[in-house]
Amino acid sequence: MLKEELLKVFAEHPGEFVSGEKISQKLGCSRTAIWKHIDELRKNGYQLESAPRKGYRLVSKGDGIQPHEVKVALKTNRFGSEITYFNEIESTQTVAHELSHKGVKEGHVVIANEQTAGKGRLGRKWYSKSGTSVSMSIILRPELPPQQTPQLTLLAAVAVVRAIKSNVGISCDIKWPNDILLNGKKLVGILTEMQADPDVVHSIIIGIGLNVNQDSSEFDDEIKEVATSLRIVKGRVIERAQLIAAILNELETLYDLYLEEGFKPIKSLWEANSISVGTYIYARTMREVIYGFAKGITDDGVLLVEDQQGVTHKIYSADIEI
Ligand code: BT5
Repeated sequence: MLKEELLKVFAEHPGEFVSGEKISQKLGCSRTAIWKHIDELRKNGYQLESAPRKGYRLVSKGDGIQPHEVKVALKTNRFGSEITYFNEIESTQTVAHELSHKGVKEGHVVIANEQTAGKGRLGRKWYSKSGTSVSMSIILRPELPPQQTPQLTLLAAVAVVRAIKSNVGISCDIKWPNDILLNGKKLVGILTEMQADPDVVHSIIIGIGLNVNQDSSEFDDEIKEVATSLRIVKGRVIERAQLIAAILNELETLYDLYLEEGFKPIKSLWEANSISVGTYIYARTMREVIYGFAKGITDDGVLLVEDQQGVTHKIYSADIEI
């Protein structure tokens, strides 16, 4: 990757100008190609100064995530081997849909430093400001019937919880179906969307939004009572590139296990980390609110809630209050 080699050249000359001629000799490419990559680095949040006859100087890496730092920490075979990175984009989910239509490989990841129109479920908003959060969408192409895709939301939740545990040393709780909570507040949201015909899935896009380095005053009014970040709880800044790599490592391991052995082992891991089973809950669906005892999940990832009349309801989609 020319962009990464270019960054290496700047790393060898910290704070100094490097001439266009020197760079083109080192990288074996034209001055126009260098200019194009400098322009791309700027779009990725790097601050680069250029001066006639002196060349280029890296002033600051900005507050972005460095995709090459993600790659260095990966232990995967497929996930994250291709990364599309934006310093700022409306939604990584939208880009992932477009890339998926174009036929990118399974495991391709879209990452953004900031989303200006991040999406939650049912048209809700997801807030992710520059420099403090992780917004990523992963493209999967499993051979599955569409009704099994909710299992992958649960799989993703388990992967994120395990990555946070191993990378940051914090234990989080999963709230069915797609939230990860820390001390009762929302830390992570997961949005699973698919491209499918009635009986065959073409691709599944798993969007993960994770609050990493916000302090409590930085959250937007709509979410400041309900949101938390890793930094608030851990008391220090967390390296986002490492965390993204840890999530991709866990995701690939669990996904491979799922393809080999089915949902059963994932279900056990999910139940072990979930606060929404074995307790009384309110399930707010599009049509009604059901209060009852959450007995567990089915193999399709459906939540089973027994109401006070002893009737068991199958909940496919809802917001849960515990
Ligand atoms: C979700 O929806 O929780 C799914 C969020 C998925 C976001 C990722 S980021 C990468 C990818 N690209 C996207 O555009 N989206 C995905 P839902 O369960 O509907 O929850 C949405 C609700 O969570 C909102 O109505 C707010 O109340 C709350 N919320 C929004 N931003 C939040 C944040 N940063 N932290 C905590 N809560 C938030």
